[in-house]
Amino acid sequence: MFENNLNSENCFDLYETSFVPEQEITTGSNYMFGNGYMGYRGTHPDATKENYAACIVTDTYDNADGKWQELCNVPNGLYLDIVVNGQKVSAFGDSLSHYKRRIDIETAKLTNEFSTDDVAISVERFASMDQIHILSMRLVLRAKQTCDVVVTTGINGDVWSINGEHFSEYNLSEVNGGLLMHSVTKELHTDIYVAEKAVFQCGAEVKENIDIGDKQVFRKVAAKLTPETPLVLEKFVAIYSSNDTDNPKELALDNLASVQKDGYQNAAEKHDIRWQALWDKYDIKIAGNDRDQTLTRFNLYHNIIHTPTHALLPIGARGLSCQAYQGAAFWDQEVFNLPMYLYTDPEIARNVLRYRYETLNGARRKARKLGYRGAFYAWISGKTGDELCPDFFFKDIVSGRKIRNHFNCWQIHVSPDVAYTIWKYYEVTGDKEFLHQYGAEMMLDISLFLLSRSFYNVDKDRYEYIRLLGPDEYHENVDNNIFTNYQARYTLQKTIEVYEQLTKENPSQLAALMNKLDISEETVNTFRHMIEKMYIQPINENGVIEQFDGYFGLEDVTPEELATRLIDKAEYWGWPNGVAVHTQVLKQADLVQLFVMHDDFDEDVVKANFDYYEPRTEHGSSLSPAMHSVIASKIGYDDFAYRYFVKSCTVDLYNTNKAISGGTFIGGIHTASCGAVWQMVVFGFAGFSVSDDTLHFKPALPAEWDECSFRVNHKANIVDVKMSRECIVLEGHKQNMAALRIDIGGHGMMLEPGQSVSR
Ligand code: IFM
Repeated sequence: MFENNLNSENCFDLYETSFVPEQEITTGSNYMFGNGYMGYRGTHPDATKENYAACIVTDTYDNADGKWQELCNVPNGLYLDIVVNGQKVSAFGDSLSHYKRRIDIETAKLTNEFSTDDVAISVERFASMDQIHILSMRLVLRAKQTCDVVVTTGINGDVWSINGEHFSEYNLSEVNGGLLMHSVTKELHTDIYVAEKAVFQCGAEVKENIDIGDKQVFRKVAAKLTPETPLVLEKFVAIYSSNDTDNPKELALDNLASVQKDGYQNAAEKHDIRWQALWDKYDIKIAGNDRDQTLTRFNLYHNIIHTPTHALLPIGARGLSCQAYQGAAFWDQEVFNLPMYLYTDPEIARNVLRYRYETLNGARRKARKLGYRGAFYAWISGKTGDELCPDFFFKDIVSGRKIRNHFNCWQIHVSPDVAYTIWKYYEVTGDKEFLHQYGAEMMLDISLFLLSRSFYNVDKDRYEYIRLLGPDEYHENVDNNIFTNYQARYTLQKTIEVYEQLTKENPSQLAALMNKLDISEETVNTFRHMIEKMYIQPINENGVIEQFDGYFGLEDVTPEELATRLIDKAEYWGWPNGVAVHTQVLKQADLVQLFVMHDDFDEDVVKANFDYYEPRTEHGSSLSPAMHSVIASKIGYDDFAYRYFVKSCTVDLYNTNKAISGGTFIGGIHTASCGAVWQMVVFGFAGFSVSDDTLHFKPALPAEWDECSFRVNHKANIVDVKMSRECIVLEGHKQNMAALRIDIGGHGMMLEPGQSVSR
């Protein structure tokens, strides 16, 4: 059914029946499980750091080698090693009689099965969605004939880390029959506790002993197994850090004792119930194409497991799949990960936007450092919101010299992207409490930054943004990138709306805010002036908008032609001397991105620009194909829309993106493209948008599908949507509080609670 060694039993799972060592990094990410608190890579049970085994935990940022902060890969509490008749039996073994690795996407459980002539082994692992600090594992080991078995399991502190060893000490102990490892991070001295408890059941006599090493604490269990006496190991691991609580050790031990008491079966059932509730909200069902159903769910699954919901923390560009991109948020978070939540489960979006509020001071520090007022959100934003992106991110791999990229100081669109999403959140929820308490402050301070960073061109009587980087990262140091200018103007417009709302509804709060941010009436008037005079690039006689000043004058070549000019495949194509810099080749959707976010361009303009920019786009970023799919759907380019849908959905599964660029490891799960699957189906194929409290649909179902259904939420009213090529049916939930205004392809109607409408 799939390429690349992938199969599915029920469109809610993925499995492989042979192991491809060359794909170890990617498959470890693809098969991973997690719960938003931690991500456990889907490597084999006996994987070590050489196999990129990792359990990445939120809020463990630390700088190990002076280079940059990243999340820690904590000691591996699920390590397992099996020896049968003196020989190691490994899931990596090349003489296995049976091998299967399967991630059950529906319940986020990973199963590894592997057999030899002597034994059949099955290992199930999951990160509880019910108790987010808990990892669980169940091993069933059956002997095919009598054999001596030694099972070693425990906590392995010798872990994979991209930028150096994070722990300065390891304290290992045995507590109440369980194992405990306390490690302390080097930079911020964060305490991390990993506690483990295992229970063995076996008809045969079992000998157990504990082995404490330097960075490892293991229990070894030996037994003589017969076919009648399988060995079953059930274990739990609790993980807490001192950033989670003041008493991580006590909580780890208590939490462990309570799940242990409840037992594995109950823990698994409670976890499954949580997942069922998540799928009720987020699932997209596709009839008529099993592959696309599985691809879609795979991407939704990853958007879910990498989203922290337990605290005010970012969604990482590589989520919890590894340490690449430092476990930190980019604009990806607002523009790619959040739309799915905004329209299905806005509380989650609120939580993530609260994270932006909590990190406002980091954004202010960044602005000050660069000489601006207001809030300039980081290109790479971790716990505090301070810029984590170093000045030198890539290197010129031909000369070996470091490249000064300006992602950290010129990519100013991140700030208006945050403001844009705050406003979208308000539009779909009507949550004024959030807007006034948090949104207003962020928007005013972002607008202040936009003012302070702008350049008023006296000769031309217009505001401009010069020396910047738009979404297309191959062109740095450009002036007036349309995406940036447009987003800036939108932000200023919405800031004025909030300001006027507060003037009427809560003048004292507004006064306090203006005072706190040191914004005067005059400054607000300047915001108004900027809205009026912001330079927005014109549409030329061919209907095309120039991406930035001077873009049309650059050499016009195709990405394919450009690829032939590379000296080394892993070269960075962008600034300062990459092959794309002096050409019109784009890294990723830029104007096309703008069209996804703003519905106010005529269809012919959107078409003309898609026609112009699409062939010039290299898709060097995994963010790009999905945006092309959405816009292609909207302009009736169905083949393009579908082709880009598949391309975006398989970025990780078919391993199509660069794992190393300019010498930097950027592998792992591309959470933005995972989140974007929702946009491709709902914004693209279903043509869904919301304006003035009206839910619009303009369906364009791919010819490859029979039916598609999903759920959207507008101001706490839930609508189930089902579309085929012939018709679309919308069903309002009985509990809805109001009738909803609907527009299907230009035909208006009302959807009453408990009723359905169709067309
Ligand atoms: O934010 C993106 C950027 O747009 C392209 N390079 C990778 C970043 C993280 O996904």
